[in-house]
This record gives sequence, C-alpha cells and structure tokens, in this order.
Amino acid sequence: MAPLPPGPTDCLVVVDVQNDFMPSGALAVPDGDAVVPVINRLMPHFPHLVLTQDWHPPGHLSFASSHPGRRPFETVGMPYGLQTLWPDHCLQGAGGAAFHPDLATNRAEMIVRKGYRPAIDSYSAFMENDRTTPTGLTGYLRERSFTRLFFAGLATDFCVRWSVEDARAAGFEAVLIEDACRAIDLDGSLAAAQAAMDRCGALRAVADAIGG
Ligand code: VGL
Ligand code: ZN
Repeated sequence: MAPLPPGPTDCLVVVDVQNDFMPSGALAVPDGDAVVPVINRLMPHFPHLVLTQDWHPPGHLSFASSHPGRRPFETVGMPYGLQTLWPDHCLQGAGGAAFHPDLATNRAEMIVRKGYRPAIDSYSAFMENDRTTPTGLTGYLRERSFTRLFFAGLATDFCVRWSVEDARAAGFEAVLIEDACRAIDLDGSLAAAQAAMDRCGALRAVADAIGG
C-alpha cells in the first residue's frame, strides 16, 4: 500500500475505545483491545487528535433492558426508525464508559460525547441516529479547517462506519485505518459496513502505511 503520511490539516478520530467495548466489557467487541497499541503508535504521526466517547444515561432507549420482553441484539422500531437493542453499556461516569486505561488520551484536542439523549442513540460522531440531531463535531472540524479525517476504533460496523459515512456527507476526506478497528459483526454487519464505506468514497489504509 502506498504511504499515506498525514499532513497539517489531517485529524485522527478515535472512536469509542472504552472499557465496555473490550473483550471483558458489557458490549464486548471481539479482540477490541487489540486496537489500543495500534492507535497509540499512530497518534504521534498526526498533528491533531479527536476522541469520541459513547455516553449513555441510565435507562437509555438503546438498552434492551428499557424494553420489557426484549433481548440484546434484537431490533425494535423507534420513532426515528429501526434500532438494534444493546446490553446496558457506557453509562455516564461508570468505569465501563472510561477510555481503555492504556489508550494515550493526553494529546486529544476534543472529546466528543454522544448518545446522551435518553431517547436517541448516536452511533455516528457527527449525527444522532434520528439523522437530524447534530453532535456539533462537523462545525468544530470545519472551524479548525481540517480537510481529511482518519478513523480508528470500535466498532467498525457501527460507530466507525456511521462516522465515516457522515464525515463524507459533510465533505471531509475520510480514511478508514482497517487494522486499527474491530467489528461486532451482527448478521453480516461488517460486510455491509465495508461496502457502505467504499460506496461513500472513503479510502482504506493500514496503520503501517500511515506511520511509514
Ligand atoms: C457502539 C453499539 C452501541 C459502537 C456504541 O461504539 O460501535 N455500538 N453503542
Ligand atoms: Zn452505545
């Protein structure tokens, strides 16, 4: 793969590298902790760093526990469309919502919290799942004059995928760093995510091509 060295208007966006998405966490992503050393090695190559943090209040409507008789990973209709139900995870202020203790967070210039509205989930770092409520990140990144966003983190097929697609829709170049991400992979969601990210014009890279 051709080298892809970051330039001055590039920003690394690290999505949801939080304890609850680790293999021992409440919403475990298989091999999720493997992204931590890869991301830590990538960070020094970028002039700018943004982190996202899934940040739900108790009783969040994306939790299966908020829907009597429903189980995690089932789908329900919400006013804004279909929503996958999840185990309770990333509760505001709880240990599960904290970043992985080995993630190098010090250089983060912005930490975007999302999913804090009780009745709306937010996979994307840019736009909540109702597809109309912005998180504010688009405005922030535009005001900083960033042009190209590199994505790493969890999970490839949910929060990373939706963030990549919204980044493209907002007019940013987007690069998925494949080996710096891991997927949940529910019913083919990883293949669907890869296809969607290719379709929207995102590029795929490996970490070695960026650090090289
Ligand atoms: C995520 C499901 C629910 C993610 C967050 O970070 O991909 N997935 N909340
Ligand atoms: Zn969540």
